[in-house]
Amino acid sequence: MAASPPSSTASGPLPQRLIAHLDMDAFYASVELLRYPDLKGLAVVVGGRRAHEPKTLPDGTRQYARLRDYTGRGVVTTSSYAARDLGVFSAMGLMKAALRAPDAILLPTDFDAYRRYSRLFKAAVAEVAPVIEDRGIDEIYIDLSDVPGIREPVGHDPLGGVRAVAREIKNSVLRATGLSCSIGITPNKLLSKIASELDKPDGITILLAEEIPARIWPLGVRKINGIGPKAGAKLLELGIESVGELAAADPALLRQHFGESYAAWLHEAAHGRDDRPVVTHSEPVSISRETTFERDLHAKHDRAELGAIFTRLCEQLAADLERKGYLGRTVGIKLRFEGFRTVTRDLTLELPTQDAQAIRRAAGACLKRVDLSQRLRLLGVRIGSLSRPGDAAAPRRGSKPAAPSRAENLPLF
Ligand code: DCP
Ligand code: MG
Repeated sequence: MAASPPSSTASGPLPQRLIAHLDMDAFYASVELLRYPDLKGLAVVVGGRRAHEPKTLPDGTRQYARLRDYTGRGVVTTSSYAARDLGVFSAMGLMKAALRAPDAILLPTDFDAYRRYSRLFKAAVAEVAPVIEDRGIDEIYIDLSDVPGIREPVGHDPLGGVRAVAREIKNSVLRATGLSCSIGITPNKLLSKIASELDKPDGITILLAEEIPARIWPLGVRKINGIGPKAGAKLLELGIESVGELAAADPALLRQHFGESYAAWLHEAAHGRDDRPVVTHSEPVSISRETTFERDLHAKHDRAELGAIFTRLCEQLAADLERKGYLGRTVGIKLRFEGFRTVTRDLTLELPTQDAQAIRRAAGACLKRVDLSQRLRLLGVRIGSLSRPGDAAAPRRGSKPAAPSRAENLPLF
């Protein structure tokens, strides 16, 4: 790292690495509020279908769908903070949410808009700090270690430079998108991911290693990214509820219950230690599209309807591939039956493709390998083994060119 002037806090110099985690506030809901500013401050839930599109009346006012009128088995994708105050959160069934917040406004999900805003906010951050790891639609890590000025104190505040850069990033995002975000800045990704949540929405949280006991140890273990519901429940059984209790736990006990490597990681994580770098070029492993049906469908009795949905998913997937500039070789399907049993199948093509018909054919062939006597509640199509058109390996000798995209008799639905 370039030699920087030794700046110091009350208790020592700034850490060598300064890593930020930025997470957009109530992302999908906030994008919708840009379109419908009259909804600001109200309980708003995103997760409806096209039918829930607001209607503009002749006098120019808008009429919104209400949660109380919803029927179906859709789920909340996200909710505004006002809706969260009423106990409505991501992944909750919409009908259950309606019991808690019947007057909440329901809006359809518009992924294209969210993806557009996602690109915009990431580009805005890149103008201030270019070393970015993309972690999904609404969050990124940013390596701020070498951002000019970050280590300069402002007045008596040794963290003045850090605060200034954080504000600059937030302002840049706001100017580009009209949206607010929350940022955590710490010596590593693990702590920053926790820190960005501590002052949501519209927050900046800076946390140094010496503050771990005071600010991280009181938190529940599930705040650590990597401790999921299962590990969390097991730790609870062992009487370990907070990160501090985890830090103090007997390593032998942890090894006994979690195995060598996860136990070692738990110990490190509880002490806020993490040296993973910010990885700037991550390529997606696969791209997928799936849909949950309004009512369970049967392969035979609802063949036409299923066929149309299946084809549309493949077309959307092909469009995703094209937009993102990928070809894929392994086509997979995911089926969920009544009772939540999930089945997947996949098939690897001779050559990578981006073509909806070729994906549809391969997905159809996968489908033939599944017993379809039970009703379906979800259907998904996925493509993996991704490559860029330019860097695709030369076709193997004797292999055929990619199948022409011609409609043909498709198997099953
Ligand atoms: N999302 C989803 N399904 C979930 C959780 C989230 O589709 N189970 C979507 C909707 C969110 C977006 O991902 O808007 C980002 O997820 P976050 O967990 O960051 O949630 P929010 O941005 O909505 O809220 P917060 O302000 O808590 O970050
Ligand atoms: Mg978010």
